[in-house]
Amino acid sequence: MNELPLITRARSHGAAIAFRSGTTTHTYQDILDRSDALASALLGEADDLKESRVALLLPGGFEYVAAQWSIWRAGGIKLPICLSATEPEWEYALTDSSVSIVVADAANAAKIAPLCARLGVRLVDIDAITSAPAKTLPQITSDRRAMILYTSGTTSKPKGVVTTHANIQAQIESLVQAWEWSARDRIPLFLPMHHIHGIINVTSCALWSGAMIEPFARFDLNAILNRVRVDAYTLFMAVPTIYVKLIQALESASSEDRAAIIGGFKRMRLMVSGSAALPASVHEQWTALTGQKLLERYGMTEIGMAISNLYHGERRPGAVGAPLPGVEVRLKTEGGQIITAEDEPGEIQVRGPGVFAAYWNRPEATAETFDGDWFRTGDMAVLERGYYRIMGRLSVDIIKSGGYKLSALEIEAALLEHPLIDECAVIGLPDDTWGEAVTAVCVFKDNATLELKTLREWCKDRLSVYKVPQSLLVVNELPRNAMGKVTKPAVKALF
Ligand code: MCA
Ligand code: AMP
Repeated sequence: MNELPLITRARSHGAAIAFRSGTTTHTYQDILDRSDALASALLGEADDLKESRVALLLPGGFEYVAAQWSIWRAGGIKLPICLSATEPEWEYALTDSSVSIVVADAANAAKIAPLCARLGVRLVDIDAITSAPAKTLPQITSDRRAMILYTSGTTSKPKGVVTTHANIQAQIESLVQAWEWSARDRIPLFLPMHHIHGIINVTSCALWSGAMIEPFARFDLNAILNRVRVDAYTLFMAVPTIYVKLIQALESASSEDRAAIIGGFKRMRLMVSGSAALPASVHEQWTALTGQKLLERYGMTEIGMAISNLYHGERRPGAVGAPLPGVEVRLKTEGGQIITAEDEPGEIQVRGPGVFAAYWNRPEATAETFDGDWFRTGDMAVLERGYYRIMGRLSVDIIKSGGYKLSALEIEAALLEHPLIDECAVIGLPDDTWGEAVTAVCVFKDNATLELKTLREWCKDRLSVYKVPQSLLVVNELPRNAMGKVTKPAVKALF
């Protein structure tokens, strides 16, 4: 029988608890049963969704996973969309990938209903589905396409990264092996569920292993710390911004609370940081505070996780470590030379079974991003004493803020729709909490003026909250090179 290994493994975990929220629990069998019913409802009269795109608008947790598995078991491609995105951002994702069904809970269904009606997309409110006649589900082979995640890049609009079931399985197995996941693990889930970090590193690895997940609707610092102090978790995975926020919270806690919470962190078997550079100072502060050495790793939507510090071995502040199991990594100079020596910087290129299949409907962009069968990450690194250290990105137009990858070009395109903005350049400036802060440098029309607050308000209908500029510099003209092109390094030098 061609059943996805994730499903077969869930059967073997059967009565184990997969999700816990307060006193509510769901077993692995509950997920299987719920996804069975939802798959039947999605299929309706059809036998197989045949890779139709099904968008998912749900917070992380039991219903999210049941819906995800139902899409996969019915033969569809799952496309999770950002809960806090604006309507134009949702519209872009739904139309770019020709979504035919949106699956949401009642609260989110109400928010996206007008858009679905306008686009003629079927909206399934899963809260209204209590059971569905059980259908025979199609056979799903691992070469089928499983997921599309939108990622910002060097183009204005995000691109859909398509992964197959085999890609996803390879990404999971690599991490389960490297970080020694087991059925005894317990992990909190507070990361957004439209990115690899929440979907693969936390949720899928846990469920592959028979472990338990405690979902939070958002990053609710106090609620999470209350669980940490009672040893609710063995594992913790977060972006650097979250570690900065945790340090701030611990520093301002009473000495009694601080000691109790630190005890919980100290007793975890592993704490991981990734999605953006973890400053060595934060790494060291966290060790000094909790005795835990954070394990930093490096990944990307297109490849899953590629490089990691060692679980048993050195966890070096400022470095991302060595290639993960099943992943090949090489560095290449701008001139196309493969680097064989240490201490010589080059672009990271990655090869392996976890590397994505293609960008949705963009064969040229897909071809451009590969060097033979090696994926070109656009990140620069150097190998030092056996560990890679990330040096930055090749493109100045990519900003990492709060762990989110943002395209400066996308934000510029949105700002240029403002009636008073003549020209603009968006950059990321170093920020202690967010890694980089989105900063807009604008030339206004006819000496007009605009307060940052007003501009931010205007942006909120167009851009997700983390893309909205944090600061604004008004200039008479943007710095340009001899060819008349705006140069971002010169824009950065204005600060
Ligand atoms: C939110 N705020 C910001 C930003 N985001 N301010 C500056 N820069 C930002 N980027 C402001 C809001 O405007 C709001 O302000 C206040 O912070 C609280 O907003 P909220 O959204 O509630 O913030 P939060 O819940 O504290 O979120 C912080 C967060 C979140 C938990 C760090 O950004 C997050 O979940 N990041 C993780 C993203 C992630 O998973 N990335 C992985 C993708 P006010 O209070 O004034 O209204 S990368 C990936 O998957 C690859 C493969 C990998 O390697 O992992
Ligand atoms: P995304 O496209 O959102 O998947 O983000 C992937 C990008 O995040 C990578 O290309 C890197 O630029 C960045 N990234 C992920 N992990 C790290 C890390 N540990 N250190 C520095 N950058 C990272």
